[in-house]
Amino acid sequence: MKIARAEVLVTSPGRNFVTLKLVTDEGLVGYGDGTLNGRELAVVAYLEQHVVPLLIGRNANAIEDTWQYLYRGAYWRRGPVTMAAVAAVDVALWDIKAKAAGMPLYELLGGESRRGALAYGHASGNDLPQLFDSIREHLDLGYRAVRIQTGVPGLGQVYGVAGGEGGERYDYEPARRSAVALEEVWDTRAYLRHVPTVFEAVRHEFGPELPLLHDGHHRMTPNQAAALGRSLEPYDLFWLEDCTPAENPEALRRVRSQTTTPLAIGEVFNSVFDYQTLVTEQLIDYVRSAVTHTGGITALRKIMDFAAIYQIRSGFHGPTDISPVGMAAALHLDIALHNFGIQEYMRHSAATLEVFRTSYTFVDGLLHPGSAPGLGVEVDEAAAAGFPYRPAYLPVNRLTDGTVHDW
Ligand code: EZ4
Ligand code: CO
Repeated sequence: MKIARAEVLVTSPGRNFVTLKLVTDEGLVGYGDGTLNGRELAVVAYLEQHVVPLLIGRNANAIEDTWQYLYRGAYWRRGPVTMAAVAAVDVALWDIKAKAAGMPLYELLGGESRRGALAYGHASGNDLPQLFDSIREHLDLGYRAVRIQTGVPGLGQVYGVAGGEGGERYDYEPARRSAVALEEVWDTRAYLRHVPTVFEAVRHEFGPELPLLHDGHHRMTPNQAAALGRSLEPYDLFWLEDCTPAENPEALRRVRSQTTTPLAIGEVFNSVFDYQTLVTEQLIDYVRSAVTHTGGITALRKIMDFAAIYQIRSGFHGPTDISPVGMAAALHLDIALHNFGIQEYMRHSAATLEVFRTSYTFVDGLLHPGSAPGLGVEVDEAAAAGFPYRPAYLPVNRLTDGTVHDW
């Protein structure tokens, strides 16, 4: 079976998505997600200009060989644009292989290791009453684990907290529509003073059982992260995510030696090499990578098998800026992996789900990819065409003195 056609679909039902569609000479169709929030068109160019011409006529069954061909053959390895493009091809080929086998993809990855994947949602609020309402909404939806983000006294709108401006409400991780990125003001000391009081209040209100997570968005120094990890120990977090900037794995040594709060990192990683120090020195507890940003199922499976030797589990990135195709790919891996930990699940908008028809389910806090052959996602191209690309960017953080900051 050969790859006969390849097409890059760009659509923006609420937010921008890049989808690769592969069609074989036997008429099988596979989809892969190549969405890179705020840099979508770079992946489109990489695919259209440099990858699609290499794919036509290739053996559609040879997934590992195609992965190595695109990764090693390019000479320029790794990087988010390259690896999102490789991921799109890889996932589309797995979709095709599973459809050819007439099985849901997880069967080809070893079959079900569990009944469903424990999901966590994003509760947030500018103050405690808003946050408590948001937690209750998530519990009512069936979530059994929640991420907690709040506003910080003295600061305005902060990233990770649902909010609104000029009457227009936006979601937790906004990527707001505009030609240039909007800016937010950040103050790490104010944040560090505030966060432990929030977790104390949440534990007091909701009790000791509910798994609670928190995302630090790479904003702390190793010392600040160590101090936060320690101060959160009484509240028994499921994890503290992205406490320090992810480029420097050695920073986690300092944090790790000072606190037992579990650590998760990796949503901006794109290769197993990013995890080498973190895994072999057991500096983290959870791998935050996404199938879409790490070179696909082929690559993330290898990262997780490597991590398993060190008792490290998965906690894959699942924001709404990864398309339902990327979400489904993660779910097939979640169900099959032995060292699954938790899956982030923010729920796509109605407009997104009109374009991407999914067969995954969310019941009693557990996600399941469903039993349709392949990934179980179909793309309605007519609906997709009704939502043309519009630029949208994540906010940029500045400190109170105007310096551009990590986030
Ligand atoms: O900032 O997906 O844990 N989740 C997150 C997300 C990311 C966005 C970036 O595109 O941190 O909200
Ligand atoms: Co995050």
